Amino acid sequence: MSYDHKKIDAKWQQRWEDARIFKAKDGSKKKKYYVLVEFPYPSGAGLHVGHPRSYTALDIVARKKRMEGMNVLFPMGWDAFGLPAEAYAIKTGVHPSIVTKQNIDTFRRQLKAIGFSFDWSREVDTTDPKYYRWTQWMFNQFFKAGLAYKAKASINWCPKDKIGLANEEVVGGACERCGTPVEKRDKEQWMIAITKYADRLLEDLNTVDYLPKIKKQQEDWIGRSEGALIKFDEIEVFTTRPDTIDGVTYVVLAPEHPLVADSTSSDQVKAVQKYLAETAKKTDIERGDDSKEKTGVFTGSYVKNPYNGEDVPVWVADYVLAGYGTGAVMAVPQHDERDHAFAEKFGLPIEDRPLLEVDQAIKKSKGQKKVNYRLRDWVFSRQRYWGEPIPLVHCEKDGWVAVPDDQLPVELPPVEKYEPTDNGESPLSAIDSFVNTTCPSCGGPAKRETDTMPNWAGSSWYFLRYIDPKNDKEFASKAALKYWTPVDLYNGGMEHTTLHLLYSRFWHKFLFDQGVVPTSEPYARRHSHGLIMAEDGTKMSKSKGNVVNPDEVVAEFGADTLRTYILFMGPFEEPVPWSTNGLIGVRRFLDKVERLAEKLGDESTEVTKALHKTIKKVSDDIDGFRFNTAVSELMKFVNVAQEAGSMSPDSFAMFLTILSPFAPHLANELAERSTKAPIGTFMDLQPWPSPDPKWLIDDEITIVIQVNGKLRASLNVAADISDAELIELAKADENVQKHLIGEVKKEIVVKGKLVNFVI
Ligand code: ANZ
Repeated sequence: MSYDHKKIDAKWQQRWEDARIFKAKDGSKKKKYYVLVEFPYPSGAGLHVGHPRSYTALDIVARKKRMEGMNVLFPMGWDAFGLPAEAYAIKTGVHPSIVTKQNIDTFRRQLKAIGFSFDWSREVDTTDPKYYRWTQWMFNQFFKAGLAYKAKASINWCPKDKIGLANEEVVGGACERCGTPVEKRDKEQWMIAITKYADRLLEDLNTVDYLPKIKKQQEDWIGRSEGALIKFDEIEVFTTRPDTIDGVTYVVLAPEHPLVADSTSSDQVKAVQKYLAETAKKTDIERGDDSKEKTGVFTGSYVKNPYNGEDVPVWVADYVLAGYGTGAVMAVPQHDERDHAFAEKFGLPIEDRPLLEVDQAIKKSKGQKKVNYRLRDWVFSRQRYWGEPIPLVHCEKDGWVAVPDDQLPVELPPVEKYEPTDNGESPLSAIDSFVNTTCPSCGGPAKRETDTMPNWAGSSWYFLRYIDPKNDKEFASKAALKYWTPVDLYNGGMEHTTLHLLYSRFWHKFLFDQGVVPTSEPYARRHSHGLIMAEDGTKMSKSKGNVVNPDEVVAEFGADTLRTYILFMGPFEEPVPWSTNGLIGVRRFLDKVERLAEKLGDESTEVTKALHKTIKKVSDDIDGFRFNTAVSELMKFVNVAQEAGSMSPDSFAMFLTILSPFAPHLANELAERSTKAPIGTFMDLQPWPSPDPKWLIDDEITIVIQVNGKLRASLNVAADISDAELIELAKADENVQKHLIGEVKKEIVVKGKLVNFVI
């Protein structure tokens, strides 16, 4: 290794910090570009190499846009409420805010060591009362608009963490955090009516530029189905196939359906009860697993098919879910696979009836059209300490009342114990001085809500706070919002597509309806990165000891090597294994660049051409998120220049400009050394070069020669060759001659591509 990365990294990081060159300007007349990466949870483990994958990619975009003359906002902050800090507090008694602060300091130091061009003056921390004051304010807007409501919900309950989990926090029937099998529990919870926005969340996907797979996941999660509600006597079913109603041979109730008891005949009571006890132990995920054998029990009763008047038996089976549709289905074994499997197993009839005309079938069955969604309302309560207190009080007389704006934030009080209480309530419920308050409406005695918000609250709007982070009158000023929104480019993990991304789109749409943000979509473009795996292709995990620590890579190879390697390692969207050899290869490339700086002088046309082509390719690749091929173009160019033996100082400076987003420390250093730029000149602020078109034209091109459409030869010819000359050359080719037997009927020339002889 030749260059002293430790010295160079530190030198330029200090210069950037002193000159504040990455500060986004408010009130600028320039065109803005807002680049956003998902802010991290500052865990005790520190930064993981997965984090810089997203950050480096968007740092490159941010740097390029800045060099293209835009006013770029590229901020960073901390999504700092969450269980690990709380778990640590439970174990040690140390307040989560203390641990959080230490972790944030570590993350900040680590990020700075990689040389990201964040505007550090806009840092936000979701656990700062000055921040969560606005999260609470926004919750109150939901509440005042009737979108936050308290309801008894059957929630996923983790018996170990004593916490209610949202559906998306249950993985394979177990708690996402601790792996304990999740139970069902009925609990009063604050809910937010995201389902009211289902249609708009779906339709407005047409107005944004997201990767197709991201749109698809959101569509599936929202799960809009058009169908009908049809009554079989008392039992109402939701079906997407009313046209199959003539072939219904039985009806199924979910085990939790309220009509199960009434439908059960006395001789079937025992069997039904036994079945209900068995299914209560299963999770929705197990129940929805179509690969498992179907189970069910006959209730002993029958209902009438409203279309054809036939009596059909009523069964209870757990492949029907209580929380979807009406919790009851009409079963058509002829057309539905699950119904078919069930009918075969229990010897129920399978009728072969023709399909009906949909509208007629609904009409004759006295049904009604209905649109159904898979999306559920958002369970917004957590019975935990380390979250934003829900800013409501309950008064005997006035019911639930929002804490007035001028009394926000409702700050987290100090507690002695951080665990939920034995009956699963938040530890805040044990603090009398917190709980007992007065009603803002009538002044009488009232009690505070002790539930806190889920992690997803603070992250639903953080990008708005970056816009105006110090404002204490509003979450952000109107002018600043107007200038900076929407986010132009947002990158984050695929695992956040259905949670954070959907929640924040919903949250933003609500704020738009309230007239407090100017756009109805928060993010114009959304991209996603693949995971970085361990060398052996498995997931990096602390327990396996295969986690790569960015600090060590930076110390040994330098920040530029880490940055460039992380993008070179593979297509950005795909998972890729870490490779130390790959890392070393990238460092060698940077060393070569340094050696080039020693050989400036004359330049061959070949080098000039290669440079302009590289500029073009790298520009296009950055815009198209093909960072890996951008790096390989830079590498190819360096090889060409090295073989040529020298290049001109101007060309080298140009090369450094396009290298600088990837390897900003080295690029700045070499520019200073080789071009003798005065101190205070930054590569990072040089205009992004455009390739000179005259150098992009190839002198030689390859032309394919066909006979009757079959490839017979390919020729390297001058780019400006005439058609006649080309045909002559083609005919002279030995292999072509062999096949040119008989009369040539037609000679087809496609400029720059091919010649076809038709015989
Ligand atoms: C009769 C039928 C015939 C159906 C057929 C499908 C095919 P999506 O598209 O996902 O909305 N269904 C309704 N509620 C259900 C529940 N709670 N649990 C499990 N299955 C349920 O699916 C709607 C279809 O899924 C409905 O249409 C219903 O079966 C079933 F050839 O009705 B169908």
